[in-house]
Amino acid sequence: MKIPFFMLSMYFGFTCHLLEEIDALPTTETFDPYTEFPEFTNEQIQDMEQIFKKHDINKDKFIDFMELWLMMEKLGSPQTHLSLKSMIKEVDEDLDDKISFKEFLLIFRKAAAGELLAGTGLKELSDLVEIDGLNGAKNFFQA
Ligand SMILES: [Ca+2]
Ligand SMILES: [Ca+2]
Repeated sequence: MKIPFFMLSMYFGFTCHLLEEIDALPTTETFDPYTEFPEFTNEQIQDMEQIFKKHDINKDKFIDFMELWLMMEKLGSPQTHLSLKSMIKEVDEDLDDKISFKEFLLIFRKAAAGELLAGTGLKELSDLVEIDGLNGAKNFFQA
């Protein structure tokens, strides 16, 4: 039987399409905070995860604009619309306008590296959340 060329090309087109989809699977699925953020202790990463989950109100594993807005309100450092946007932009590596857990950890990496400026929101966020041995109030009172 002779197979028409257009059917063959449809078949191969379809297979290639499938392969492309497999390639495009997000690598964040295999994100391991413990190996990618070796500068933090396991306890610190667990603290950060708790904080992240607490503020991910709809439990979709992202902190979006509204959730960040609420988070900053709760932390006592309300931010303007513009400031919230730039906070997300600062760590939004995959450009989906939301903060994934990995991007959330980036905030603390930048904070530890001294890359965050006061008054930009992210500095306030990293100062206000309580993570043992990382920031703010506890160290201050221990000193
Ligand atoms: Ca969410
Ligand atoms: Ca993102």
